[in-house]
Amino acid sequence: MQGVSETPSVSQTPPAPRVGVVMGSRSDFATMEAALDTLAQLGLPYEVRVLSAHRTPELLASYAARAQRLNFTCIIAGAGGAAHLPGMLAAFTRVPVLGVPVQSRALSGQDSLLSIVQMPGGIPVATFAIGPAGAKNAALFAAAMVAGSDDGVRQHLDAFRHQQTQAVLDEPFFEGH
Ligand code: RP5
Repeated sequence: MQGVSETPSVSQTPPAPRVGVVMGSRSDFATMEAALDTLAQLGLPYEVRVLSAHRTPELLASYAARAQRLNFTCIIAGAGGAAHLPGMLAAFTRVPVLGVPVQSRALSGQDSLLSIVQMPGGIPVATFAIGPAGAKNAALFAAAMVAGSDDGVRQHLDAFRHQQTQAVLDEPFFEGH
């Protein structure tokens, strides 16, 4: 139509995921949300799945193969209790697995931590802190893995660090008496 600028119909395909975020149960979401928020902040596209080593073992195996086929940078895997999800994923793929121990009700996540960190030599899983801090750091670690070859992610990561440094520097001093 003349005189009316039409909005171009450009189909916006979302960027392909580069990080897989998986968790053993929906109940892990409150913990793993910290990873999702951080990945979004750092401009690192991700996908999210609930997968269980004991409830959906076949799906776990096919997901691990898919992550390798799609050349994911890493898989961030959170699980609680007898947390074999990260180790089993690592067994099925050479994509680096970053394990996040979810705080369990029974043992406050000590069980999750030891299950994930104590991999026998041969199949590594990088293990982070228990709970949301671990999920957040796993996302930051994923960003650091690609920052050397991705200027956009590097800038986001540098900005994140600068902001948290500045937040401390901006704290007022409280003088004692
Ligand atoms: C693990 O068992 C999950 O990762 C979760 O942390 C824990 C409890 O799962 P739900 O009973 O809440 O589904 O497999």
